[in-house]
Amino acid sequence: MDVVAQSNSLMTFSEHRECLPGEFQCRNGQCIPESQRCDLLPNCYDKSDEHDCKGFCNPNSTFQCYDGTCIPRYTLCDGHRDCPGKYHEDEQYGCSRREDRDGRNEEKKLCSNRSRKTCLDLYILDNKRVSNYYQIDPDGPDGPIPPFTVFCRMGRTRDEVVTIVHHDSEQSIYVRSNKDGPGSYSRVLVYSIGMDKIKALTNASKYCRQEISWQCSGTGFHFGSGKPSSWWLSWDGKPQYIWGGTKKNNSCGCAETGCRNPNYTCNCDAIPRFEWDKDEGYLEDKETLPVSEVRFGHTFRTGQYGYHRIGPLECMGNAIESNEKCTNTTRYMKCQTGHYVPNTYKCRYEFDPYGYHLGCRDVTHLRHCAMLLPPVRIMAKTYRRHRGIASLHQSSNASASCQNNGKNISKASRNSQFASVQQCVCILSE
Ligand SMILES: [Ca+2]
Ligand SMILES: [Ca+2]
Repeated sequence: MDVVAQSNSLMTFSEHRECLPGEFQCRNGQCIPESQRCDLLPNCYDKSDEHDCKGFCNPNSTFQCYDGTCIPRYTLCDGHRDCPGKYHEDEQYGCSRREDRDGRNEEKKLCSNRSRKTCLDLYILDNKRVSNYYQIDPDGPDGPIPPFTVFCRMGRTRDEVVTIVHHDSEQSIYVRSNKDGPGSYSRVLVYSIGMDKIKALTNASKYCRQEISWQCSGTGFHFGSGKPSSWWLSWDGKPQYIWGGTKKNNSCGCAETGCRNPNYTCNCDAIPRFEWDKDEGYLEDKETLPVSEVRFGHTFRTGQYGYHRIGPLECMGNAIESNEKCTNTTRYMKCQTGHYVPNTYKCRYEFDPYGYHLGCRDVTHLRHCAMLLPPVRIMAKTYRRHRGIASLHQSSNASASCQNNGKNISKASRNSQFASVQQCVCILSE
């Protein structure tokens, strides 16, 4: 005979007897273990074991909030405020969950394996806050460039962290040539590291700059004249007709702010002999940086001379903002709340017996999912035959199929009639 038994229809079956010590008598007369009283899971068919529980929370499986509300014990310290009121006492003490400890350790380990491409990585991943010489590896462990040392200027915020490469010509250098003509003076800059390493750094950085200054008397640039007097050479030796403080070719910074003579694009182009002015500012095109050489012309005749000063190469930011988190890749994922849950919860839509989402309480684990996975396990109920009367018994290790005294049940499906407790309709075959 096939019997269709549904859990909520079973509440009409009940036992009436004296309850033993250690048992609780439901309103319908049924006896259940005292330990099932006020544990948030209905055990009496009439659910009376979960009535009038405020202030009498089951200490084994629940936690009592200040106002007497019972919440499942495992919702302590899960990053979600469950207790009503303003203290959120469920999130206040003893908050050191094993998964969070393990997750944090794993994150730390994965972070330590990641390459430090710039000083910013050292700031973010290693909490380096002291300006000093450090080793970086801008093209990563798989790139051809081995790690090398640079100076890191650590700031108060990540925006202020600067990777610095020095060269041998940063001081103010007097320029006088023993012959006339364009570019007759030359100075080649020697950097503390090779150009291949510097380019690996500029490639790995978001933004690089280098300050360049020409203090001049009677000699300028004349970039737009077709016959420039002075220029600088890019990292790969190409002449550049632009000076610091502007992004416009054939000009100096004063072209943006107002030059000494508005008919010229550089202050030095309009300076008579024996008078002083200067053009200075930052070069900001990381494709042409760093400056490999400077050339100055027309510093031969009386009253024509100058001083050049070229700052170190300064790089900021990371070219590729690393979206790669140090976690989410192995055993744990990190919830928005900062808590860790096993990776198996990712995109899995499943509730626990208390009706709470399994995984992150803030459902981070359900974000950015192409589709949601069904529950791994369906809360199954086992129907036991007990003295001829069916009694509902909650299976302790819920499985996807209902069982009846060893007999397999032909069909198991979920019934969401009660939001808080998952039900299982079993079609029993006898
Ligand atoms: Ca109960
Ligand atoms: Ca909580």
